[in-house]
Amino acid sequence: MTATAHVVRSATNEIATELTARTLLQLAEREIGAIHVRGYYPVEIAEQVAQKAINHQALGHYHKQYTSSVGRVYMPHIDTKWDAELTKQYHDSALPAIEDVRSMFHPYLSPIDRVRLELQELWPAGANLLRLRERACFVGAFRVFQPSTSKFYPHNDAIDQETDAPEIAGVLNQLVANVYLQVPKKGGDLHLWLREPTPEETATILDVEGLQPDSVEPPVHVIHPEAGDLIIFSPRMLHAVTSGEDEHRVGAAAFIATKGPREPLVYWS
Ligand SMILES: O=C(O)CCC(=O)C(=O)O
Ligand SMILES: [Fe+2]
Repeated sequence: MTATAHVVRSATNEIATELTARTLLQLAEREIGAIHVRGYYPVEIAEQVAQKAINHQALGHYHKQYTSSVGRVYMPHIDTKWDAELTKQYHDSALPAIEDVRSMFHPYLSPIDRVRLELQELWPAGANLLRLRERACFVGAFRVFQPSTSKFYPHNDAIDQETDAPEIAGVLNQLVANVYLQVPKKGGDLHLWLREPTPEETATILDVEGLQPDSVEPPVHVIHPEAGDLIIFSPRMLHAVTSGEDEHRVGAAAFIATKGPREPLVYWS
């Protein structure tokens, strides 16, 4: 495989197995490919909340052609579509949505709240909820993949393609934390390419939010997460989720932006 000059690659393919200050800094610098902590969250609680997510009244779906097969609970920032009214709706519902997600795990700590606390404790300058134009963002969206039909085509995610709010100036990298609540036995794999898309691929992704799998080389990593696992990677690089066979795949997700070790991390969904 030949890497062209503009394709920014992860330096090594290594997957760290612990979430520490060091592995977070290495991931932010692309010195490692991902952090995969097995058994991060108790499976019994995870599976109960997965059912609540599947049946949630706020379950909707992503709006772009290649992502509309995937459900999500509460509006993610990508669905604000540069529209003032949708952006207002997103921020108006952000804090009530965070509270509702938290209440779904009651009396236990939610996995995204645990991730938030650990980022705050581990990152040299701490971590905060992202505010855009001084308004709090939502964090902790559930992604709900239906058996057989839902998948994410190879794509990337970058907050600067969704907003020009002053708070995102200086973002150097974006990470995403997924805690898996329920995973089908077969399929539902996470594919990581550890490279950014080319400009042509970026144009396609912005249009339909995904590439045809046969138009890209095989991924560097194929990971089958287990319920309860935490995986953090850089979604600015190409990634995909394959369809699962037997049951719903449910994950809780938070994007994380880094502005270097001297600035706090910020997170949102
Ligand atoms: O559900 C996953 O494994 C990853 C989904 C994804 O595309 C993301 O978190 O950006
Ligand atoms: Fe993604």
